[in-house]
Amino acid sequence: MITFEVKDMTCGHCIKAITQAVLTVDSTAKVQIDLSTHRVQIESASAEAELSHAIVKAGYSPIAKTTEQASSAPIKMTGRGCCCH
Ligand SMILES: [Cu+2]
Repeated sequence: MITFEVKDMTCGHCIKAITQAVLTVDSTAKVQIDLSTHRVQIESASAEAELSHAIVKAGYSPIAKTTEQASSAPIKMTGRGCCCH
């Protein structure tokens, strides 16, 4: 289980965009998103970095929660943003 916190995920469209991004990396992935806690849980054989990159490309800033001790600074994204920004 890979968990990301995506603070700039704020609406149903964000959920769809992130889910799509993950499925592009791994079409068999199971994606569970909790909008109230901004948590994205992914069940996938793909690498965390690969999934994170896909979410960044979709315009969001995922913070990996799988390995809490690792440096988990949000990836800065300039230019594109979520539909709500
Ligand atoms: Cu949105």
